[in-house]
Amino acid sequence: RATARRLSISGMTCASCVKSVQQALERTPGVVSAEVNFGTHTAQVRGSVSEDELIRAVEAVGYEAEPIL
Ligand code: 9UX
Repeated sequence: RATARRLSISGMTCASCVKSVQQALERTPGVVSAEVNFGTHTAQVRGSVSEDELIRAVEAVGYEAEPIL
């Protein structure tokens, strides 16, 4: 089942950081779409994927993520 999840991302200090995080989320299996907002340091991700997998994907490219509940 596809769901929408929101994450708070820390460590992004320029637009290239945003692109890196967005691409990391987009290539995570099960993700249908990912949008990362630099201004609010948040990501919205849709797809059939667990919160933990999304957090690991963000951490693997050097940033931190926590769920927004
Ligand atoms: Mo920009 Mo982000 O020069 O780690 S890519 S700071």
